Amino acid sequence: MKNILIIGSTGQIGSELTMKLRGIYKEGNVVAGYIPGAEPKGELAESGPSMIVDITNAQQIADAVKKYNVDTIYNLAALLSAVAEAKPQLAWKIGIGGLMNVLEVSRELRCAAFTPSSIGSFGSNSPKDGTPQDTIQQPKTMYGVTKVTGELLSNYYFHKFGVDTRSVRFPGLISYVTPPGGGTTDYAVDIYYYAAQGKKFTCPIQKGTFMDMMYMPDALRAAIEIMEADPTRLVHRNSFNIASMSFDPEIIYKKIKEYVPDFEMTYEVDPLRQSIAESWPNRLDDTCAREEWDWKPEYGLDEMTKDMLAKLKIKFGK
Ligand code: AKB
Repeated sequence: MKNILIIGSTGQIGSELTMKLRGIYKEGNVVAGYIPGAEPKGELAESGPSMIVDITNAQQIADAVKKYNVDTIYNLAALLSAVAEAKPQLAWKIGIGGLMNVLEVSRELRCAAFTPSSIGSFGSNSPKDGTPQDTIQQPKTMYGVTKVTGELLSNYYFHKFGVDTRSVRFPGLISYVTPPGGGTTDYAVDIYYYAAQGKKFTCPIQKGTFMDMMYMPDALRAAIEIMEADPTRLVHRNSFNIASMSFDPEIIYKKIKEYVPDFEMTYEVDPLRQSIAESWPNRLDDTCAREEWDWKPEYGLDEMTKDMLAKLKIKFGK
């Protein structure tokens, strides 16, 4: 990887991944692709090139690849699960129409392509605990449907055309930098924002609902390491289970209380998010990622909680 295009560079993952890649590949170009209305700002705008790249416009993707001699595309454009349920047609247009554009440009202009999948690619009839790498994937949400389709399509482009497609199934991602929007796992980000500001939190997910979660530094490392992995070791490609921690609302609440003793939480369950959460695994088995490209998480719940609260307290001047 030398010249990289990030599609969706101002989103939750993109804003941090772009900066991290710019720090690593200093000699190359890391191009921040964005859509009008979501322009890069501050450090993201100043530290490297940026260009309008709407994933639904194949020509704009091709123009960026040609202009910057791009060899790797990070496709981070997507609607998160709860929003995708409210706008299923748009979720398909971006998730699958957009992915087809990325794959076609990658085929024609010989790029590698990373397109994240998710724990949302599994459904109620997938094994819940220790969900294997290769198992039943029959999600009932549009988000899940686009994720499974994306995995299959990316594998197809690898086998049929030799496009170097790779990806991981992200758990809920937790970060203090750019807030997520419209995810089922977002409560686990919001809870820290409330705790750090001394506010009471109302949790939209029922106690006892376990989901895989990951601190953003581990997620960014996974996205980079899978694209750097030795291809001769990869038995799988799209997409690898990765995992670092699994908890329910009570566990994260109690962990935060260790550092913010007067923090309070009550429940007001959101039926849509709750039904999505219940259809997702409790905990993935990431053995294949560990064996095929040495994946290993660095942050557990305690390390993440300390770091999140410290960073957010600085952010909010507390
Ligand atoms: C969501 O909740 O939609 C995402 C995901 C787990 O894919 N964070």
